[in-house]
Amino acid sequence: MPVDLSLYLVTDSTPAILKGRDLCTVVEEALKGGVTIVQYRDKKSDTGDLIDTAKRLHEVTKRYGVPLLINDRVDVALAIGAEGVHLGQDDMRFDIAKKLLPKDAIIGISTSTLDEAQKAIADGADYLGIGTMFATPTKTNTKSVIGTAGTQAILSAISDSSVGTVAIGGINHSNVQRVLYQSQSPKKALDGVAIVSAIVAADEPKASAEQFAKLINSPAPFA
Ligand code: TZP
Ligand code: MG
Repeated sequence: MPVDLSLYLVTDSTPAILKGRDLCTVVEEALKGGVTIVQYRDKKSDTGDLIDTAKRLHEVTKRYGVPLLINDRVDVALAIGAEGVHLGQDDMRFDIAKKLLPKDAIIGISTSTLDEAQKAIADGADYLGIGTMFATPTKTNTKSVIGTAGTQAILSAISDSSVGTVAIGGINHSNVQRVLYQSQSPKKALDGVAIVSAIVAADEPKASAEQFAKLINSPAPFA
């Protein structure tokens, strides 16, 4: 089943971003606004809380027919029957995750270099999270900021592959069309953008997602 990566929501439960709101409510608003895939990313909660929240999120995403992926934690994904996982370079090895998860599970891999992208493709990743696109306060321990030029270089070098691709890091309403336009190579473009704060921290997550969906689906005002 092809996955729609076009408006990829990554959650964040830190107070500065969630601002005391209920994560499931914020995610549901974002789904109403047109988010196509959700990743539950929570670096702080213990395993019990992760499973409880993931379960509640899954009830919501299922109602919208949108896949839920779990960041870092294959065990949590298995525990709640999530549609897949998103793994970084220091998380569980791809081949082990593949063995543990159901055959049709979605596995995405964070990549910031061509080597990492090529390895993830050779492993059989469903999609690559490419970044960091722009420096962002949401994640300050990022290895490298690669911008649209770095992303374009990766896309160009992997253009023979049908792997999915999403850019992440500092993407907002003002730069999303430029990100999509400037990152594309002649034979391969991004399939989507992954957003944290511009949706989760927005006063109106639904309106923010709607605005992203509109910008993504309208031709870039460049050329
Ligand atoms: N990986 C690279 S940047 C980032 C992650 C998880 C955070 C992106 O957050 P934002 O708020 O969309 O800049
Ligand atoms: Mg990780």
